Amino acid sequence: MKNSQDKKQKDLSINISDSTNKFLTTNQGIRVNDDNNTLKAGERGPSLLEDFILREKITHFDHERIPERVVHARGSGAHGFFEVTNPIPELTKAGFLQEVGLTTPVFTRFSTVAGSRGSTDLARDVRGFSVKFYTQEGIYDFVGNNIPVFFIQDASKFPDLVHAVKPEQHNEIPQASSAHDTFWDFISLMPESMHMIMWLMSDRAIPRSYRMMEGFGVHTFRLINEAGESTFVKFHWKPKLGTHAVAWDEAQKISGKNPDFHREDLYEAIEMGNFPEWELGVQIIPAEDEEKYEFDLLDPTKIVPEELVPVTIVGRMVLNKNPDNFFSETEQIAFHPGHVVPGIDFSNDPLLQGRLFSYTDTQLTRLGGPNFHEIPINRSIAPVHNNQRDGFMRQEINKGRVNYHPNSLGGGCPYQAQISEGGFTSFPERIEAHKVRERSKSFSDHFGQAKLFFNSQTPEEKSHIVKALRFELGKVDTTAIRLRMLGLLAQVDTELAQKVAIGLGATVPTNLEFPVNKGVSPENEGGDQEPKTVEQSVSLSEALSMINNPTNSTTIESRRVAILCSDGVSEAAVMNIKSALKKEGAKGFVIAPHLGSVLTDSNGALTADYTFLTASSVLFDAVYVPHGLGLSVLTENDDALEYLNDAYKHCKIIGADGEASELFTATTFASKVANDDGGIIVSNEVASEAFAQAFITAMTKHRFWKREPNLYI
Ligand code: HDD
Repeated sequence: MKNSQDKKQKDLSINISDSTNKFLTTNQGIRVNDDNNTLKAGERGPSLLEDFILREKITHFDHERIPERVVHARGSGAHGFFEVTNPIPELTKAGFLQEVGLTTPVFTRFSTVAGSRGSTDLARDVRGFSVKFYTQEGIYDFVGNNIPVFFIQDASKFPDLVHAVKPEQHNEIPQASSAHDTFWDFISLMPESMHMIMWLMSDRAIPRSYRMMEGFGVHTFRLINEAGESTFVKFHWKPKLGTHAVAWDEAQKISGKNPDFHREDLYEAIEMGNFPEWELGVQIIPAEDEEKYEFDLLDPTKIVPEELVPVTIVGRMVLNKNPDNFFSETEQIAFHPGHVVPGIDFSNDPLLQGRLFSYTDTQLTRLGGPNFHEIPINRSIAPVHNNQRDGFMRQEINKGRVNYHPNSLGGGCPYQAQISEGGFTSFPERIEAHKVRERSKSFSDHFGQAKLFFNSQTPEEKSHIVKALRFELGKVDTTAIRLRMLGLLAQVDTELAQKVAIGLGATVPTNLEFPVNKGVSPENEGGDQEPKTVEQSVSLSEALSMINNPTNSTTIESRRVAILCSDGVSEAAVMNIKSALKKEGAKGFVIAPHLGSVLTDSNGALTADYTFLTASSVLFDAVYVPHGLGLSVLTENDDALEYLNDAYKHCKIIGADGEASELFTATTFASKVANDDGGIIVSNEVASEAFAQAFITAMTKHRFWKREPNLYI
């Protein structure tokens, strides 16, 4: 197979419009002579209905909005390519996974789930991770999340989950937040959500960047090889930049300072040539191992621990081009887990099975009809021929008389493909069963893997989970809901429940009932469907911790450093750190009292990138105070001082050289500088290489969480 990396861009190019040096026209191509005044009966008279230019312009504007996605409304995307590094033809016949070096164009969209289109990027939420592969055999959509499990086991609960987490129906409050009564009411009655809740309350739900998140297919899928044999598979995306988070207080402040933080981060990284990259990995589970584990492979609230089945890397994805138009591309792209190519198939996971219905259905409302596959961003680069016809906004002009199959008048065309010609066939799994509305008993362990996740966290990460739960449940008004949640948390870890209870001023209840499970399976009331904890064969998995994650990267590529400057600042010091950062692919920004020039100690001038007011510490990874920054700048300017105080609070790297470290006396952490565990770098020497190196080494650690009061030591 040939590389098709550029094929999608060529395909899109026929729809790209560039107005440079062109006349302004109506949609009918009539050149417009005056775009500023309506046609009137006299210059002070009423407008005339005849004004087709005005009517067309206003009518189009009136219809510019389409319904936002019912979930995952807020998102950002980019073009790129997927390249095979380790082909797996023995496992799958999917063409795009066959040869080393084979590339396939992709468009990837990241999203939050609960918020509206205009909501903040930094909400505590799951992040969507969707990749459209424009393969030569048709579209393959990977529609996953940055968390490998889900809240619920059955698709029929999805509308309930989403109603509960979205703003409450009576007052449409709160926006993009799960910290409210209806969400926790639902969760407290759904013990199956406890594993997911552990992830959602962890720092995974507040990523530093879309570029620093893992992606997971969540469900078990099937791979099918040329011989028709099937293996089970779990998909993983591993980010080259490592998996990193911000602090919760920081996330909330970013939401105010720059709600587009993740969108801008992705856009700018690509514009600057720092192309984000992920490796695609697979966990392969042979068909005969389907029932080997203490969890059910079909249960989407379970992972397959990497200690049981390692992740094998098969390829890499690079995002290297921003969309030309957000609406046309990022907004109109339509993903569907049911878009698969020969070689990939579904499992019977009841959540996946429901999804297979939902995604086309939702596009009918969102994109207005059944021809959404013709929108340029959704168009396959593999030829499309069938007998589907008509519908709103049909683009294709189908020739000939024949629009049915079988036919003789059209010579039988388009004809069906044999399997050997790439025709898709479903895996012929043998099923012999009664038609029942039941949950499998193998799905009843709701706490075993929640425990595994919690126990795999470092003390700092556990502490963050406790604080997140204190925050979320602290925003719940109904006492009974808080108590039910404490009861459920106690099933995961008693100490966790007790520590959360302290924050709520409550006591952990002991008499826990699980009403919803009785409702779900009436025949099993009180019986073997009761939620339980199953002993896990793996008791600790480092892959579940962000801090201990064995694949974590120490690069500081594309990280941002705030350099606090004022007139008289040492030019040598600023240039020293800037060039050291540049060598590592990171960037230093001059932050000053005003825009324009900052005069340096050597009579030079630095151009301010931002002022103390227009940016903020929370928008950077580290703060550097060069020699020559006047103390008065900090004492007289709260915004400037906040850079240091917030950087300390959010466990970031702080550096100062020459006399600059004296400025710490003005900060809230003055008394703690001497005891810091490596995140505060000071040097008496100005502009020293050793200082710059130490600063960069500290940045590779991302954050110094040990600075925070820790509830687990
Ligand atoms: Fe979903 C969008 C991921 C369960 C119904 N989902 C959507 C998107 C992602 C996911 C990433 C955004 C796609 C984009 O960028 O356009 N959804 C998941 C994952 C799930 C999941 C990982 C569980 C493992 N979803 C799920 C269920 C249902 C849906 C159980 C319904 C039964 N999801 C939808 C939807 C959306 C959607 C309503 C809204 C917009 C869209 O599809 O195109 O159909």
